[in-house]
Amino acid sequence: MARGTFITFEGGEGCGKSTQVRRLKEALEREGHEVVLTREPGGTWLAEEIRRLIKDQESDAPCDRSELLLFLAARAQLVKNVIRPALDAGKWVVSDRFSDSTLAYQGYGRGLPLGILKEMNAFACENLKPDLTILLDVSPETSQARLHAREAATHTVADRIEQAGDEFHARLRAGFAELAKAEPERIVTIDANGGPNEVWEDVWKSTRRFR
Ligand code: T5A
Repeated sequence: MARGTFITFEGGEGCGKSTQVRRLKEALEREGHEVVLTREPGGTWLAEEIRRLIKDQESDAPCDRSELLLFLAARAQLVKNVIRPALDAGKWVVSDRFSDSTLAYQGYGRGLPLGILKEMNAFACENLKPDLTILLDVSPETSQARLHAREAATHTVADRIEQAGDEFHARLRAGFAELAKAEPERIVTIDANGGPNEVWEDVWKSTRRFR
């Protein structure tokens, strides 16, 4: 059986990934594909527990290195238990974030060394790479406006990483752009400042070569 297709979505805070991930799953299923949706960190019992620990606002914040190791532990479990088996069964896997988030957030954002992060990423996911990565790029203004609107609508507050500050978010946006420049075949950058329908048109087009 042919291996399935692995698509990941990346971007900064409030770029609209989760919205587009859901649309992509529905559209692929309408075309008759079997699709497994995953998110990072999460997607297995262990990884969801790690997500809870990372997002916890009450207790001690993890230091940069433990934050990195927690994300990688979650990823290793997700790849082994969910992503690999689905791809081996010929299914599509669409993931809301994957290893590029570690390079952008922990590397460009927190300042941990990129070379080591790349090796650790490869180790954690047994060298698995996405076939296509859709990078949704938004301006800081769009990101802030969407996060504030969501907070007001859901009565929630920004989490620890969302609150990391303008400079952190500028570094991570520039980091994502660097990653896309280095791998233009795999990483497609989409201007995601427009409305959901406008962004969706570009997302759907970018998957054409795999359908
Ligand atoms: N992280 C993750 C690391 O630091 N390292 C890693 O290795 C990994 C894997 C995960 C956090 O962990 C970090 C990154 C993150 O900070 P999370 O809660 O999963 O935490 O956060 P995000 O991945 O950032 O996901 P969000 O759900 O917060 O944001 P999305 O997916 O970008 O956006 P979405 O679709 O939920 O939309 C946000 C809001 O905007 C609206 C939506 O309705 C929603 O209210 N919206 C739009 N509005 C206007 N126009 C559009 N085009 C819109 N699209 C969405």
